[in-house]
Amino acid sequence: TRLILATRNPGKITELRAILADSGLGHELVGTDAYPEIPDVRETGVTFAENALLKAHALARATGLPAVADDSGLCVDVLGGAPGIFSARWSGTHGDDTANLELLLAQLSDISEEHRAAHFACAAALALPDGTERVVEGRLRGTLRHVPAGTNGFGYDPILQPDGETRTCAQLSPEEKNAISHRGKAFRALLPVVRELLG
Ligand code: ITT
Ligand code: NA
Repeated sequence: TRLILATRNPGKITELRAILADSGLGHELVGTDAYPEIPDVRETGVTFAENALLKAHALARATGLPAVADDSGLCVDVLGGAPGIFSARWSGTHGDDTANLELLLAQLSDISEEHRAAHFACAAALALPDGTERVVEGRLRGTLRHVPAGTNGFGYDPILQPDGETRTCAQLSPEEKNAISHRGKAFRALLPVVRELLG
């Protein structure tokens, strides 16, 4: 049977397929794009967990199939946690990774090394058509570079250097990023729950 990945973000889909590939789940993983007739859910939550649950429930309800969703973003200490849940549309254009990253860099241009701490956060949610829900979170802490580096990954990866790393997330291989990332942690924590509820 199918397990819906309730996302239209191609970077997330690639990572989720890799993270869930070794899970031993017998489910076929399909993205939201397999259901073009289902409208996008409005992300009205005020936390990553609320938005992840909104996305998962919307897809599970509409398809009658179990759905997992990811809501994630970059939280910058000196900005009080912004862009946070607004990370995908920080520049005003949803999903314009380059514009979002450049605006953030401009906002941080006067901020020195020791005040550039930030973390990626990911809420991973599972929803079943009967309304059953679970949600877990993962984080990746690091420091924001002044100049982007690397071409792997997506979003803010070229400016986040994980603690203990000399490279940005965009300079890590996909395997290296998934091993330490907010998304890797969250979905690996969700897996036992998925196995328990889906069998
Ligand atoms: P869906 O709602 O369809 O899943 P989205 O891109 O709108 O796609 P979010 O609302 O969760 O998803 O926004 C996530 C944004 O946070 C994403 O667009 C990136 O800008 C940023 N982000 C999340 N995870 C990231 C990662 O691993 N590396 C870099 N940036 C990331
Ligand atoms: Na969001």
